Amino acid sequence: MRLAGAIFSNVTKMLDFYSQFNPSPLSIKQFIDFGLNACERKSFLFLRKELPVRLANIMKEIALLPENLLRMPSVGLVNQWYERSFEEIIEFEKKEPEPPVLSQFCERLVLIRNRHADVVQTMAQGVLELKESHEVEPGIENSIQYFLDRFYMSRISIRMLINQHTLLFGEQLGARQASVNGMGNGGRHVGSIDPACDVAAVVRDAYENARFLCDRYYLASPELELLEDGMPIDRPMPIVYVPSHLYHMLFELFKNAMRAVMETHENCPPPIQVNLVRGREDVSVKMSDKGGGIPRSVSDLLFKYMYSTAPQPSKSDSHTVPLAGYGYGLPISRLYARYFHGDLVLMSCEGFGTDAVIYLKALSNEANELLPIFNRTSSKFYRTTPAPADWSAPVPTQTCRRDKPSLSHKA
Ligand code: P4A
Repeated sequence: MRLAGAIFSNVTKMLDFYSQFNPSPLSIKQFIDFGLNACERKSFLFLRKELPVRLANIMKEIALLPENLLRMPSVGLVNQWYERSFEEIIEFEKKEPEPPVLSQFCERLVLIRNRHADVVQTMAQGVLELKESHEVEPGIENSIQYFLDRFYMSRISIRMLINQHTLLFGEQLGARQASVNGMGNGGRHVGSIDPACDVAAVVRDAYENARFLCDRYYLASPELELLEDGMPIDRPMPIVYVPSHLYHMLFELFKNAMRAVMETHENCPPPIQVNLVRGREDVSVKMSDKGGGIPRSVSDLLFKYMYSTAPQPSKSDSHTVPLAGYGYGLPISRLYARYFHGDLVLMSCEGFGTDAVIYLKALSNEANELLPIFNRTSSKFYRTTPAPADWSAPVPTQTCRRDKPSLSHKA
């Protein structure tokens, strides 16, 4: 019989070992080349090292979280999922890359992906548990923001790797054929990547789905004005990208814009404008609404996890407030943009409206994964006390941020 202590120390050793390595970022171009040329064996050999490295790097950071947060039941649960998945992957460390092992590996990856399906929600629940049981100081709030950005980015990257492998090699025979050829996509998909992802089509798709929710709740919705360089768009705008990531960001931005517009215009809601521009370096997608905007003091808060954490609307509420957005919509959307070295920024003019811009890398060889690395610098962040202010505090008449209740409870 194996001793629990021996297993514990072994996994701890493996964690220490794999966390010494830096994750290896891939570019979209590399994902595509790999998907078109590499064999399952090669993918297996890469992932059985890279996945433990990425898991170990972020697990080391989980361990550094403020104790109060680590003790929350939901955070403990997430931690257990990571430990189990780490163990399940390093089981393949010394196995020969033969067909039965390869298919076992695929099944294992699917199991792990399913296990981690609710990580975002569960972690949000953990933050909520902390807020409800402890007073959270600004220093702790900063550490949590820093951690969650890195943690969710790590998760996006690990899911990307798992999705590519299982879409290309997984399931029955012909899976590769289906995923390389795509279904109803003109035979171009390589795993989750579309080498000719039409930005305009994804914009329309996200708009239609957000509009459906908007119509149901407000009984009306703003029109979409889709432009390229300021002119009505008359051709596709292809980019090498992951359509589901782009859709996620656009759907979130449309929900926000529609909500702002409908709350400020009872009849004749002004259209939402989306302008697409291809530059040499960036493809930019700018969404402009005339929804009255938000003050600058609030626009920063929209990206803060602590601020966006509110109890989930109950099942019965959720169909009546369809545009409320689940709390982490904007911060997670920004991570999707940054994942391949793009960005998502809000520029709002209080009293007028909001511009949201998604920047994407125009060239797939410049679209590299942006990955958190565990090292001395990152670990220091969890222990530092915030530096004393070297700019004067706001004048007392300014509204305190905590006194703005309108956005803290999104439901
Ligand atoms: N004005 N402008 C925006 C919002 C308001 C806005 C808003 C009241 C705030 C919170 C929210 C949804 C909308 C916008 C576009 C954006 C973001 C905010 O991309 O018009 O819930 C999350």
